Amino acid sequence: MLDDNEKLYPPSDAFAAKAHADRATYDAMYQASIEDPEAFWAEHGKRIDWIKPYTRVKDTSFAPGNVSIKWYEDGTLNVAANCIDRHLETRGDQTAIIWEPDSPDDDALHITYRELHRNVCKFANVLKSMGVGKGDRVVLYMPMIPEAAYAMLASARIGAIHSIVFAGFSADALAARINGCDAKVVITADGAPRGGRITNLKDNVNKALLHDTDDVKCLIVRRTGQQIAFRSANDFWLHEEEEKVSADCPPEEMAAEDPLFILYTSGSTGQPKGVVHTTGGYLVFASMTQKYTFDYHDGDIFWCTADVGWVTGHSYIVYGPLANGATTLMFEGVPTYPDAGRFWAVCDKHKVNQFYTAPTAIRALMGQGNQFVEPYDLGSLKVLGTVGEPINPEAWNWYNDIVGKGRCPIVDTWWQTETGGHLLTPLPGATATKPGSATLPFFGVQPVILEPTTGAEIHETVAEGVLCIKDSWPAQMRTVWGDHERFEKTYFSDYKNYYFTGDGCRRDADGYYWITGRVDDVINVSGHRMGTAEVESALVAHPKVSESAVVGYPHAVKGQGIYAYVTLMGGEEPSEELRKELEVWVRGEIGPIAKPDLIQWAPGLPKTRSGKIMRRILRKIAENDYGALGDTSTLADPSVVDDLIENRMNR
Ligand code: 6R9
Repeated sequence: MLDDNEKLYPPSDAFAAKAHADRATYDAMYQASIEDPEAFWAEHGKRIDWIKPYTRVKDTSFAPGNVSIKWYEDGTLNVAANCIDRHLETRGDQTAIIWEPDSPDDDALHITYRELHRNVCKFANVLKSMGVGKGDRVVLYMPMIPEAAYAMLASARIGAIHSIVFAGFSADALAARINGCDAKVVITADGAPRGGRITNLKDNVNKALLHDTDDVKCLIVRRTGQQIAFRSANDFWLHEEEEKVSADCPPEEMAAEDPLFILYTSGSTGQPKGVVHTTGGYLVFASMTQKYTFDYHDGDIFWCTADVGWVTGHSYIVYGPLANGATTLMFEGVPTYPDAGRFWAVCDKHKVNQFYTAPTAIRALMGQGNQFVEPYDLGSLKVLGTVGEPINPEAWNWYNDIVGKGRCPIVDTWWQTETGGHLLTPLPGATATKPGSATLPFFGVQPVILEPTTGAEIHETVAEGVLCIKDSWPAQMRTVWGDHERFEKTYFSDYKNYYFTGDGCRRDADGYYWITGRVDDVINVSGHRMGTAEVESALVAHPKVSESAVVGYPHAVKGQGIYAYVTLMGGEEPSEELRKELEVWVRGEIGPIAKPDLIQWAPGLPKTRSGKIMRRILRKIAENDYGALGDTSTLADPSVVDDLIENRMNR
């Protein structure tokens, strides 16, 4: 194994000199943030505008049975006012959002802060006219169009709680999330163009709402102009409703701990959970990380390629950048349409300064060859970022050399839906990077590595184990929607008095953190989190399937692929048609991102005598590493393993 220290990429002196934080500043601020979190966050809480200033800063407990997280509790504010209104005087005519459509032949939009204000106020008044008020839930099922940002900010403006469902999820998954938070209104579009193809979003909403007995209303943005099926009196066109409302909508005064949004994410067991983020601490942390991690300066053009359906889109397309008065780019399309040069074409066209994407996209584009990068002028780029999964050094080096031309610091940001913003990340003017390491903690973050079985904290610098966080940070999730017990159980029960991330981690001699991947039954497919249990329950819902076990396996582009072992009902015969049928079935149950890459017919699954599926073994076989199966003596029927090895799909 390479010595980690051999591959240090320090920031240049010139970059460090102009950065918000050089190494000395980072060290001093980090130290201050850990020694006196109250004082540190009291000071940095002022980066956003408060209606009523807070007097209390931090009131948090990870204690078993009493997990409670509150920041800036007695302060009041409005997130939309922070993201829009407060900029009007100084930068009303500055572009807030650059929108780049799916097709490069269509015109991009430049929406100023003043226009954003008007659009969001109108949108907010439409929501009000549909009966939405403070605390009500609104589900968004949207393409990547400016109206998605308007809808988020309009909800925030009137104190409603939004829950965005990724537009790639199926009608069933959408229905579960609409019901899960008891939404009053679903906001969608007629269709979503992506990569030259159109998804009929409204059709999916109609299917999802068939499951519903009450009157969930639907607000529709006209994007494609295609024919759509209206449902009686509960469907409304945004453009028609906007004609009936004023452009004046005063922001609602919200308590710091009022929920801002719910975002469903996969866990290791059962149904996805509704991660709840609140108003004050979230905005402080999202905006502060956007500024420091990307070294964002006034006038820079910032592009995060995520979808607003994921937390990365929430914090780094909308809330973080707009709270900072930034120009944020929103891209409707995909990296490979019309060809694998699209990202670089857009960087060149809009003179992007900070570019933030996922390793899976980098790997896919790397595989297409440098000729897709070379035609474009990428001289505007200053900082490159990655998120979502570990980045392999080969992809890191390609990103660094071919995209960044060796000039741009790379920030490998480790964080989660639950953390609201970056927890481990280099700061581009401060941290010497190492390909594949998320390096060091952000201000106020205290990572620890625990011995997985005993839960003892490993104090030596060099350590390997599970990653936990010792104390709260302002954007920490507050609860699972409607199920605080599940919140405590998932994150605070395996290791008492710590927040458990679910990730394995190694710390090297320089104190740098290296994420080694999930230690639970969550897999990471193209940077998307998926519970293996969700895919399993989709499979067993098929009438011909009796049992299934799903594991991840290494995939060159996706990071991990989905490997499903399927046992059929008695009398059913495996066939290629059935394989296809199951693939289509899972797409329908969850969405295209959950489609198994490999399905192996399993006459039996390896189980302990108590009936527990031994996933360790299934993982090894899926990895084609069946020589290292370890102890199989506790299996009820060891012979099933031989069959699985013989018929393995990944060789
Ligand atoms: C923001 C986001 C969270 C999980 C997380 C970890 C993996 C994210 C990473 C990374 C290695 C990075 N992950 N960033 N692993 N290096 N820089 O992705 O949120 O969808 O909730 O996923 O993704 O396993 O636990 P989310």
